[in-house]
This record gives sequence, C-alpha cells and structure tokens, in this order.
Amino acid sequence: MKLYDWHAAPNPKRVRMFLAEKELDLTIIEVSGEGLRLRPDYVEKFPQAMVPMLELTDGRQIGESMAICRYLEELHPAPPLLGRNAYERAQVDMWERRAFDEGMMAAGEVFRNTADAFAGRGLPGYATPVPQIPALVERGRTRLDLFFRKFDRQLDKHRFIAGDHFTVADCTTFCSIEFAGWSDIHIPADCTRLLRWQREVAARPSARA
Ligand SMILES: N[C@@H](CCC(=O)N[C@@H](CS)C(=O)NCC(=O)O)C(=O)O
Repeated sequence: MKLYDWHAAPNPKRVRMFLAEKELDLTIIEVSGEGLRLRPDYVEKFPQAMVPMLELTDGRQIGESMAICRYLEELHPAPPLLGRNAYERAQVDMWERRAFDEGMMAAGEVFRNTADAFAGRGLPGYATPVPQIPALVERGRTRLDLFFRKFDRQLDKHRFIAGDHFTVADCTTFCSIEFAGWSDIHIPADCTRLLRWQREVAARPSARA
C-alpha cells in the first residue's frame, strides 16, 4: 500500500499521526510540486486532486482521511483509534467530525482566503479558479475562537478529545490547531485545558509524523 502525501499540509498529517500511533510503516509518496500545488501526474492519477490518498496494492484508491483511517483500523485494529465499543465509536466519530468541520475548515477559511499562493484557489481540489473571499477570513477567525472554547470545555471531563483514550479525534484536533497556527492564530491563554492537552499530545512521537 502507498500513501500519497504532501508533507507540509494538515490533512495528510492526520493520517500520518494515525499510522505512527499504530506503528504502521507504509510507503509514503510525496506529491507536492511547484508553487504549493500537487504534481500534475498525481492529479491525473487521482482527479479528486487532494491528499491524502491511499493506493492499495492492486491500484484501487481510497481518498478522504477518515475513510483511509477506517480502512486501516479494520486491517490493523490495535491499538484501537476509532473507539472500542459502539458508544466510544460514536463519541470518536462525533468529536472527529467537529474537529474537522469547526477546526480544520475554519483554519482553512482563514488561510486559503489570505495566502497569496492560493489566489484563485479558494477551495482545494478544483482545476477551475475558485476566488478567495476576504469576508471568510473574519468568519474563520470567529469560528476558530468558538472551536477552541468548545474543545477546552470538552477537556474538563476527559483526558483526550473523545474520552480517556487517544483516538483519531485527537489527530484531527491537533492538526487543525497546527493549521490555525499558520495564520498566527493560537489557543487563547484562558483555554487552559486545551493547552494542557496540546502539550500532552505534542510530546507523543506521532505529533512529529
Ligand atoms: N476532506 C479531505 C480534505 C483533504 C484536503 O483538503 N487536502 C488538501 C491538503 S490539506 C489538498 O489536497 N489540497 C490540494 C490543493 O490545495 O491543491 C480529507 O479529509 O482528506
């Protein structure tokens, strides 16, 4: 199996953290090209034009970080990173989805609508130009503040995002917060529980995946 990757980008890192936690060693293929774009041969191979993508040994392709993680969890269940029973799986799904929608998408709203390199590329995955929308930058900042505070409250009761075990919800939350940092947006100082959690996750080897 091969994982198509763009090392600097936040979504592939969700999957690399997941692999590192499971100590899985897949072939990683870097497909970033000129001007912060994916290489044309990769886009031709995978017209969805996004990373990560998992290619099976027979050439079948799986896109979307969570689809890749679910596939790998079935093949390599230990350690469980998607929950250990029906309730935990629902919690992990719920918090991972919130981390993506409210954290990753919000950080993307700020970054993709400000960075010069992404002019005409307001959304990932399209060959046709998608304009940047400056108004989304402020909205993204507001969403990030709401995201930080919601996740800070969640950590009042739990060591990790979806409960007392490290899961893929922690991978997505960690990568979303790193991505917000690209726009110099950081966890507010009064979100002490989220800051405690960030320090703990940053100390895991997977945080450097
Ligand atoms: N929903 C997708 C999002 C993937 C995504 O947005 N990938 C970005 C990198 S973080 C990408 O491929 N961007 C290509 C581009 O900007 O041209 C997932 O969860 O995997």
